[in-house]
Amino acid sequence: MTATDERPAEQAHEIGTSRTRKEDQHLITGHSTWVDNMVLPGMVHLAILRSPMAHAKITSIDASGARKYPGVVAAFTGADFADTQGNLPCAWPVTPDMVNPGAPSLAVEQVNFAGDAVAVVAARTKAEAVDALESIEVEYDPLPPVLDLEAALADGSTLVHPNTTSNKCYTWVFDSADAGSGASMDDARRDAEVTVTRRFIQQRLSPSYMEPRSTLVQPVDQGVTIWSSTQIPHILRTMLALTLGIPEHKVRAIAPDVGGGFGGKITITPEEVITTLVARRLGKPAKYTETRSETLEAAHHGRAQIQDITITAKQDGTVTGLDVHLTADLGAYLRLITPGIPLLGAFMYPGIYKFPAYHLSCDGVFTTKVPTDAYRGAGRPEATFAIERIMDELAAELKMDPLALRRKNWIAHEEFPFTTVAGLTYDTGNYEAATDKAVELVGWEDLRAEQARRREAKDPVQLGLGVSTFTEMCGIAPSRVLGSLSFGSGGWENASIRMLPTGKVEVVTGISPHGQGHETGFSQIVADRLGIPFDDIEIIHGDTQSSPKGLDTYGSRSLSVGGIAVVKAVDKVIEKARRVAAHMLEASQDDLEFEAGSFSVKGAPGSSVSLPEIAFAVFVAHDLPDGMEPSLNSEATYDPVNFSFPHGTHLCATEVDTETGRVKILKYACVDDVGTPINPLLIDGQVHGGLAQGIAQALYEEAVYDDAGNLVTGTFVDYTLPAAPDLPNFLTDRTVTPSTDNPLGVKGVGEAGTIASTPAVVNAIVDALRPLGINNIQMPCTPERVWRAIQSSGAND
Ligand code: MCN
Repeated sequence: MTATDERPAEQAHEIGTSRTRKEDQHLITGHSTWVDNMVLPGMVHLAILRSPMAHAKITSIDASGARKYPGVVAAFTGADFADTQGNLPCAWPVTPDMVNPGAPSLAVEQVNFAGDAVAVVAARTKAEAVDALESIEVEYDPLPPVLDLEAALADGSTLVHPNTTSNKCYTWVFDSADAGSGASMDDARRDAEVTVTRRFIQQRLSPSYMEPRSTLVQPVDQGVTIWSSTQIPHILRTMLALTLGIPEHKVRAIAPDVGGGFGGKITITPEEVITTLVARRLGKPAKYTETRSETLEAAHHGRAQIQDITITAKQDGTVTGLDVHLTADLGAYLRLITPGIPLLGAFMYPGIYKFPAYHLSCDGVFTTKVPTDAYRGAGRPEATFAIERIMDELAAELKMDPLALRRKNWIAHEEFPFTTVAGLTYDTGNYEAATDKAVELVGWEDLRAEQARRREAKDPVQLGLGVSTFTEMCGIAPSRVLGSLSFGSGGWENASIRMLPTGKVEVVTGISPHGQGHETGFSQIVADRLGIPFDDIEIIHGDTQSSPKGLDTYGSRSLSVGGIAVVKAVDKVIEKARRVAAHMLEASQDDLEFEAGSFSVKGAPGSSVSLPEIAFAVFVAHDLPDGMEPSLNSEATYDPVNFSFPHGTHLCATEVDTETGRVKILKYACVDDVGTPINPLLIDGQVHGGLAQGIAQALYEEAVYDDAGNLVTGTFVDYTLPAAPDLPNFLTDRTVTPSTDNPLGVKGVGEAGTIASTPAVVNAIVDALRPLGINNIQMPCTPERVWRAIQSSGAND
């Protein structure tokens, strides 16, 4: 049973229909395949010994005790693999002079964060492997930890890596005057009638996927089969081959069911390499699954930036310039795209606004903390937070309504396509429509009246209203753009269609779902386009043997790049089928029309042939057009012509108890525009999940290190992950402004909620407290932080 909610019933198609997810059937009936549940004959289980110190020389390490332990098959230290382990790959040079000190999977001479892997034990059971870890003897000579970003950049700072001369990895600069995309920021500063500067801190966050990372490696022939809880099986295959010198055609990578990733599984992990090394050394299958504490301690973190931002404007509110300096905490090593994360945001600081001048500089800094890399939004939430917070600060400075300030400066819908000062060309958007709808949805005017009432009454529980009018760049990206940013890969995606003799369809895609519902969304696209029933379509993914070509899932690219590859492949099938249909109907191809899965002769509707009939005719191949190969199958590789630019308006009303610091989200409404909706139910799910993560950054989550560099939020008792009761009921709606850059008109949605929501919440909290003279609160805005801010404002004296 399907419910259409975006189209009138008489026009019901698959596209636009809220279908429940076909993949859920096996997930909720116990038929899923998680790597950790897999057992292979002769398999050993691995446990990893991790450094208890943030920064230290390894003066001696002896694993012989572990080798004597019951059940232990082998124990290895970094020295055992010193010649074979290579360095973990980093795909992003960023600048030609960028420093990459190297990243061994198992530390050999030095550890650089608490949690760095130093030894691995292989045993018959996981418990035996874990028990044996305690008999490995390691002596460390401690070095001072490098924790503070600005101190790390100062002359004379302790170096994280002895083979470097500075903790700075790179400096990257964008200047609109130099790039030719805008005016000079120096001029904007000089001529400014109003200048507002703020420092925002993006705290470290842990991508808290439901399934911890797990890897199983089976040595095969001269290579391996690796099952991994990864977002990127195709990239894993290539990178594993390059890192370990295994011929790529001897590596098969499989991502079976994957229980979430949120960017946290987009890297080649030390654990994947270690498991491969051990399996190959022993000639036995080896499996490693992290504990939740290992996730928090040793899987990469996200965000971790200091943002110094200045906005210049005229008294009437017209913005004239934006200057941003980022200090980005890269952590101890470069993982797959660590250095590029701040850059993904660099293009988004101007947001939806018409800034004449823009300057951004970014220092990437090594510290003795776990490396940072992608976390849902990766650079774009940080940028959106900074621009949407500073717009509210400017509005306050000018005593303007924050929505009025935005309306004055945003790109009007008739101005698209619009090239921003950062050099991006937004194809379409309608910020007015989304904002008007959101204002209506949340009841903005009533909330403002209630806020005034509480202020007047000196109510201890004040009300604040927060705005976030955002866009983002996703669908990353045209390959030539990635090339211009020195990224080590393209941005295309691949799909193929296999027409089976009975008219059923297999769709092979290079994207790799881990919770997004692609099997459902892609089936809807194919069903609509081919006129084949939804249930007759199978989506194949996540195994480099059955789906040999792809660039996987991240950056909200799967639909707007992978989905379009599917469309292109489907169109090739239709063209092949048209030739056969013309032959079967004894008509010219030009006289045929294709609708609802059948070709018919124009003007002669009785004369038709269906796709399943054609598929069978091609299968038996008794009477095909001359020279035609007996196959309708097709393949397409699609390189997008542009990023996709979803946008929306998120409005938040929070209560702030000025006596206790408690923050409660009273109402949260968002209107997102993701172009053509393929499946509104999937979109809502994506927005809801995204909102939870964005709100979590604003109110709850932070990875905290102590002064010695130990992670003190090493369990979910200390790392506050909100659950459903901690979140409000979300009011969601949509506007539809189709993209003009792809044939479906779609834009991405996977990161939108996370990107938009954090500033909406913090703007609301600051709005509640602004009468007390408060104009900034450090995230997460815990009751203690809010209470302290109120105390230091003197309001309760
Ligand atoms: N969709 C749609 N119509 C649109 C846009 C999208 O129906 N106009 C649907 C798509 O068909 C797809 C889903 O929405 O089922 C998300 O599509 P898209 O925006 O292309 O994003 P991706 O599929 O590439 O997913 C990646 C994105 C990212 S970057 C993170 S991080 C994230 C996210 O998706 N991690 C997730 N959502 C997640 N959801 C779950 N459950 N688990 C994660 O780890």
